[in-house]
Amino acid sequence: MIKLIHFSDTHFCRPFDLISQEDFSVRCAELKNSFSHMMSYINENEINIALVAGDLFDAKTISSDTLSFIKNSLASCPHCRFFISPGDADPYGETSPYACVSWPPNVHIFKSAVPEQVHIDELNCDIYGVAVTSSTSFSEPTDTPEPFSVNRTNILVIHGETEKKRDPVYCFSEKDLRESDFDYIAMGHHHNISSSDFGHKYNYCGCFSGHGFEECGEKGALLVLIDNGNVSVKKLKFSSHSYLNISVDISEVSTYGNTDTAIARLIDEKLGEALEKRSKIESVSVCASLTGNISERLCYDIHAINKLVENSDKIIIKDNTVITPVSPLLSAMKAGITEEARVRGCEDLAERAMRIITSQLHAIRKER
Ligand SMILES: [Mn+2]
Repeated sequence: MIKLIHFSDTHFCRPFDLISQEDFSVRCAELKNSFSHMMSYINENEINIALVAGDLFDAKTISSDTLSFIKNSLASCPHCRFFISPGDADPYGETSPYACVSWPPNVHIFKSAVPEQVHIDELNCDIYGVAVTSSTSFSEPTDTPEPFSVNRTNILVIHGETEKKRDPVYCFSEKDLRESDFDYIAMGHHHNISSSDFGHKYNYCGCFSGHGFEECGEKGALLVLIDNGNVSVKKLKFSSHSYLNISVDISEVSTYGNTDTAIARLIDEKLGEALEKRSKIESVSVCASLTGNISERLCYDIHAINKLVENSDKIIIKDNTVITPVSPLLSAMKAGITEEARVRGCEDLAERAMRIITSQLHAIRKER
């Protein structure tokens, strides 16, 4: 049986979405810890092969310390062979760390757009891969590579796209991937995992760990077992931190009494529910989005609310409410601004203008 780990898009040294600047070193340490967990898993479970489907690091920002950490990590699994297909964030080129520094002997780096084949005779297996290079242009349609010998287990690792987009990666049709003779195709580039049921023989494993609020939910790697042509795939999670978006409807909050406290309580409730659904409480960064239609009379202060919520150091609050004025004057103003904003093609202007107007009204009311 061949035991594989398929991961991609670790994006070491890519900036994180941060709640506060102090979180930066914490996020970096967590990512490294998660990576080390995966290395322990590889050793403990005697994984034969690790397929790294691109974007291991961000070449523009990678530090020499982190590069050493990555190399030492891979070297700490001497019985596992790592196959790296560089992606658009870490393309292969003369000046790339893939070419300029020495890598451990158990690491193979694909270097060109022409598929390269590596035999692993003890596993009766061939690994194929291509690199995104510094000269790869966007969505360059390439023939899907095909394996040379069908009586071996054939695996392809690639950083590519199945939908036409303007990214400098290889583009393949899903149909070609589905119909190819590979036993397994390890894809990287999409930061979301491709499917929950793993019905395909090609999969995107999703990014290894989220770097921001666009990358929420369970992240990690895929464990792929290939036994006599039968392929089974299972999700693995190594990251201890995740990003979480919650939406908090404040349209029912009374305009009387302490509105900040009432809204803070709603956020606490929503976050409690969201965290309860998780298997274990872990480190989270939360973006709480206030939603709903509210009247101009609802007065609240985002900064004050942020101080009142239970996990204030883990939460940022965004105001996405829509002000629906009660007063005829404000209603008419909003309608006028909305129409003007539509004509000028800046749709969000009306909502921003309403926020400025209502906050001025609240300030005036307070002064009285
Ligand atoms: Mn990526």
